[in-house]
Amino acid sequence: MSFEEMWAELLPVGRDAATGGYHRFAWTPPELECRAWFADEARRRGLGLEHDPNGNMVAWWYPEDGTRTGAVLTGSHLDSVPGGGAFDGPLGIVSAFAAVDLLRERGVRPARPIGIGAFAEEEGARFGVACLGSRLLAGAIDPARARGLTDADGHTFAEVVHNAGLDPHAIGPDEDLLGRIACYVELHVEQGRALEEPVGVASAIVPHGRWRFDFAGEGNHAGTTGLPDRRDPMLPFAHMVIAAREAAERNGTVATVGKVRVEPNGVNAIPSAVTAWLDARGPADDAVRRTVLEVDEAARIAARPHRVSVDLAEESYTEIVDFNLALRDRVRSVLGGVPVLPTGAGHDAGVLSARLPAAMLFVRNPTGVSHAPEEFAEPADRLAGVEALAAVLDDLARG
Ligand code: HGY
Ligand code: MN
Ligand code: MN
Repeated sequence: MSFEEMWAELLPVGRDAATGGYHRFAWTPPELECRAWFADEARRRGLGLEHDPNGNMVAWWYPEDGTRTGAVLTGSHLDSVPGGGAFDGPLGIVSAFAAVDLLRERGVRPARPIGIGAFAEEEGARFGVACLGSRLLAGAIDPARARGLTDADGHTFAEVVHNAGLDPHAIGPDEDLLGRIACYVELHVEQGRALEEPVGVASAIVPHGRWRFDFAGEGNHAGTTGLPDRRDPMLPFAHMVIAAREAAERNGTVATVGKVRVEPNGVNAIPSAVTAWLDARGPADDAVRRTVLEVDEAARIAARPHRVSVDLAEESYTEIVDFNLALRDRVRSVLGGVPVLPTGAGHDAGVLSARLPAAMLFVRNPTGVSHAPEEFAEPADRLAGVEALAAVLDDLARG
């Protein structure tokens, strides 16, 4: 099964025919179909399929002598953001299977296990915490908090993983699996315009986080309620959106309000409550923290005259990730000195780098667009990514 044949198999799964965007939320039918595809590809190659307690999967190519430790793990994620692109996540997984095929065709016999990982809920699109699967694996989130996370329909993570056949009380760090992995190298589509060559290597992931703003007012009739009698949470919310842009400009960061929930969300009803999420990222922790503080302050000032309350909760935060220098330089030397660049996007590699040496390969995206249907990588660059990943795996999996 060639790269393009695998790609063609996955392409239609969870794709919105009208927009071309993907809706592959963790443990929903399209993502379950992607998981089944992953297991089929592993079986097709005689790879050992491992499930950790958190819904993460690893397809293993073991050495002939049965070695199980010192593994080189690659892979990425299968889930998407709402209306996401085809490449964010799946490119790393399809490229990994294609790289294993290439090494086998060349008669390579790895001295170390090579694993292809598929991490659960990397986008946090269903339960709100990004990289939830790798955070649980790495011990970077309290399993009790994870169990209680809920999706838009009120289903808890515990219920959903239970229905998927997992034990919700077994979620959490898998020290045995982590102990068998020597390093992790994730291939990912580049999500900006910085890469002008087919393949690059990541230097860092900038600090980034997600915050939830809850505005509580008083629901009422849109037609019979005079302006002085209103406690409309939509107004301080509107200020918060503008304040986010202005704070980002002041602090040299980026801030996005991309998701909002209005209760009861009726055309002729003054909302009783508005919940909005802020995504803020930037080159330094203090700039990101200042951005959030300034948005919070602006929201509270705007809420006061409308007798609306404002609650702020940090849902996830990731400090700067500087990838392991030795591994980065080794990967770069294998690839012959490709560009090194930071990213503003979070990744499982960033989470795992707290527990083991991790590196990332980026594949050029000529559109520079991501988390949208226009996300793209040219066929020639996809294959350049496979060649690069194969060379890196071959190098790292030697004795
Ligand atoms: O949101 C991110 O940075 C990543 O795509 N999960
Ligand atoms: Mn993403
Ligand atoms: Mn991704």
